[in-house]
Amino acid sequence: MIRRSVLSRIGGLVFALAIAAAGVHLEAQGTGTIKGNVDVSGVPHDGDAVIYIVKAPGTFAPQPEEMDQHDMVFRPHVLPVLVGSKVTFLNHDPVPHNVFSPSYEKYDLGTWEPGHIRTYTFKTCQQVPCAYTQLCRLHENMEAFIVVLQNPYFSVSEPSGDYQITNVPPGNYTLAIWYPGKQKAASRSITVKAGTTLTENFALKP
Ligand SMILES: [Cu+2]
Repeated sequence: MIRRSVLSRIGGLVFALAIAAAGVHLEAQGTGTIKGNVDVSGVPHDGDAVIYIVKAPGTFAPQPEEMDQHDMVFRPHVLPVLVGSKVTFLNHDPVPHNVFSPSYEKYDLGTWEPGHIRTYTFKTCQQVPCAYTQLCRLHENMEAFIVVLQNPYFSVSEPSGDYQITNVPPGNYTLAIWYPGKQKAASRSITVKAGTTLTENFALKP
């Protein structure tokens, strides 16, 4: 009898969890998805394009982000962040690295040994996108980009060119694209509806 009661409670718990999961799912149904493909002319892959909503209503909490230096390259090559976010710069190589940026207010985080970190907070972006070039004084081939944006509705294209932005609140927006090379594409007006997926493809040309 006691065992049966415990089983019944476990059953109730599983049921409650199922309801909770369904609740989360219903919440996500109040939003829309933007997806598509980016084609960049003249390059071997279509990755590293940042597709983003220029401005969304409300304020958004900055998120901590990381940029690593490993195998003598910055990882990721392109890192979009929300304005106000603190980026931690890591070093997983057996040699020292440096980080500096000649963009906007400019900064130089110095040179540091493997296993140590430096941080920088991107507070000052007035007009998105603010693209900060990241360079290393010790290795002139190293280059990366931190792209400061107003809201979290952004995505970086995969090498295939595919991208997806999920959980976008319904509304009318400007969808734009930033790329580290000279190739560009015009921004466009979009309408996101709850429970639907919008397909927006971009062809980037010099
Ligand atoms: Cu370096």
